Amino acid sequence: VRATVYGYPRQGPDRELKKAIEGYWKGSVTAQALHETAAGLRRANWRQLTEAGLHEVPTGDFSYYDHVLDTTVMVGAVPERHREAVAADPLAGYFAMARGTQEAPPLEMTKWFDTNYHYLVPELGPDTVFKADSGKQTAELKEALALGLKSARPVLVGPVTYLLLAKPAPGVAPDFEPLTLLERLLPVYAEVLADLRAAGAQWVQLDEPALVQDRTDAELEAAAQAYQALGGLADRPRLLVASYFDRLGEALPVLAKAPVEGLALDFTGRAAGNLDALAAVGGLPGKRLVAGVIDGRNVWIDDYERSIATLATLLGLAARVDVAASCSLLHVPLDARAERRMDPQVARWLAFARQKVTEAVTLARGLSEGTGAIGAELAANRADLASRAASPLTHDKAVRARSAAVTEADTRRPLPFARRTAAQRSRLGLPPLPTTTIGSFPQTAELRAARAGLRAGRLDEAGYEERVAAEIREVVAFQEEAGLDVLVHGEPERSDMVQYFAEQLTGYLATRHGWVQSYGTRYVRPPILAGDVARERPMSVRWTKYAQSLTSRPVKGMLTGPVTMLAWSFVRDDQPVSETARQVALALRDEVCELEAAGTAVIQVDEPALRETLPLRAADRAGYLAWATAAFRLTTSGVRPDTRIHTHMCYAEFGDVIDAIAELDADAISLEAARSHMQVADELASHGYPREAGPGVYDIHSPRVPGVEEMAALLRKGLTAIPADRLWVNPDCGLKTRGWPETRAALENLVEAARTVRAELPRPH
Ligand code: THG
Ligand code: ZN
Repeated sequence: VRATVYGYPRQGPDRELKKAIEGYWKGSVTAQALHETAAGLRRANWRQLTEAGLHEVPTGDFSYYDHVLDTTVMVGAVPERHREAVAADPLAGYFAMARGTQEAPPLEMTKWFDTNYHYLVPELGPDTVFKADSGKQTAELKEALALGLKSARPVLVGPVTYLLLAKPAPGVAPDFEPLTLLERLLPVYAEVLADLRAAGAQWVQLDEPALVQDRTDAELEAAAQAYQALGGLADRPRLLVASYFDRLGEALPVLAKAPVEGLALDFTGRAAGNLDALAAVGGLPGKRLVAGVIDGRNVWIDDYERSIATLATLLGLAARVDVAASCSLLHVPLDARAERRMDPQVARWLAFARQKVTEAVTLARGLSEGTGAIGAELAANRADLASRAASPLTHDKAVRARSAAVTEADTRRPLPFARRTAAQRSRLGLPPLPTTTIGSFPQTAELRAARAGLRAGRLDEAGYEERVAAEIREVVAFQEEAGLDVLVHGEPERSDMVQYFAEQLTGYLATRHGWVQSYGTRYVRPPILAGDVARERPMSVRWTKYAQSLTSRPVKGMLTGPVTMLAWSFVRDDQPVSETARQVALALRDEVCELEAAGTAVIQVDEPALRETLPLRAADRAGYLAWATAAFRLTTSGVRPDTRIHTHMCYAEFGDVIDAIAELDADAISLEAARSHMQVADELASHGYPREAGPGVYDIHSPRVPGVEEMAALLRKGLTAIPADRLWVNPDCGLKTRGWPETRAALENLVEAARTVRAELPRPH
């Protein structure tokens, strides 16, 4: 029994990779220097892995931007519009595909399964010609072999997953199925495998996480064919087909029968069903099983005794069993030991990437040498788990009692929408097609400087607060001048909203170095939900009240909803997420009620992450949506009928959750829609969405200022789906990444567009 991992964080302990790449983009770092930094980081990672006792290290998992984009290069599927740039300068062309240029837009970006990592979507069509380019894979393998790492194992995105993640290229029929290209793609994989064998690979890992999703018979048949073909090659390394993020289900017998030498399976969380399923297919006789027993996407230490029990069962089910984390360690921060300011007792509950490697090595040793060989580690593990279970942080009696007392009635507003809406209308007297924004306004250089100054001690709390107050005055004054109907305070006091609220709630831990790649060179530092959650004092009331004191128009209160507060954090694994969601919801509910008591007539509770946390398998979705929508309603249902609850979602793909959106029972929702031309309005209407809605008319992802007539046209289109008394006029999303000049111009145009279309409405009788 040995330990391995499928991938490791790429950024380096101080995000050296981010700095080098962004320096290269600015011209202050040469390509040569960037390559050297990257090679140094790979070496340091491999050294860290081998010193921890790992025998078989991954290679090729490193990336300058994204491993799916690397696969696109490997199979020669560079989109037509980028081909010239890639041929002229592969590195510059690579970044052009990722980020776009004046001439050529980038590849689309979307979420990697249900994680917070984004990949670049391959664009394929019937005319796509694949061509093998194994350069990056063989070069990184050779680097590892040169360091004496004889068991280095290249990791590739598998051919089935690659095609299932792709979409039709621009100009290709939208119903084109990339999977139909499989036969053309397999010879390219065959060539790469031969190259890797020639370079010295004994094993190659092919990642097929797409096979843990619900798949059609035709897709399963394609997977069977793919591995029949690759397995049948004469000139190839041994093949390890890896799955993670969920159970394999119907794909398990397919892969178990395939002529490959090994399978890697996830045995954590929802994937735990793999254990019984594996026994049911008679195990993997003659094959190697890599058992992902350590949770690769959360930050808690493993429960050694439980893992050893699982591994002991698995030993009887395969010819050889190895231990691993359930997925690439890309999704967790690098090193818990870097958190020197954290309470040392609490820090012992945490395992980031580096600690997870040690855990895998320890488990492997316990399995092969007997648990006596890891007696000290087992005792320490038991003690750490016990200290966490017994900690006052994880058990707040008052929080638990309140959560246990929640009833169905607490999650329902006393009056239905039809009766609330009359009270809300008479309270605010808004015009038809009311105008508003999503919440944030441009974060100016002065504001960022003030925040940095506060952190560094150059600016005191009072000086910082005066800066925030000045920003709010400016934002409110601008909105009045522009003529917006429902104002916001602009959120100058928040950098990242999840971090902002997490810092103020008990039960949440913050990290100083816990960066996780979100996309490209962009990282987040997710807070850790460690204990029972309570709100000790108001979090947002003060600045909302201040903004309201400056104007007679209504100012919206702005909060982040419970589902997003969980989705963009690491959640506790010692109770159901539904329970954690309920605790967060209760804390937020108090904030909502306090905003209302302070005179706030409109309170927006954003849930941008509702869609992305949707379970990968349809069978698990109803359960998730039930607790998720209940948590939102628990947050928002404590207010009077004449107080408006609004919500907001971004990321366009609502199709799967459109019924759940109605279940939120918000009075109004704003949605990203500008880029899909009000298709969202039609979608809502065809589902009979019974509330007010504001499909965005201004795409805030671009510095471009939309004209009055352009937005008016979108509104007229929206009116064909949603009646005038229920249609809001707003941008797609918050404005914090925009500059002031374009924001000013775009919002003035937006108000003018609303006025234009209002004037066209039939007069009420
Ligand atoms: N907040 C949190 N999680 C998120 C988002 C968010 N996950 C999904 C999505 N939004 C990710 N989008 C981004 C956008 C920008 C950045 C990161 C993720 C970003 N990061 C800075 C960087 O890497 O330079 C660091 C930011 C910081 O200092 O905290 O720009 O909105 N929680
Ligand atoms: Zn948004």
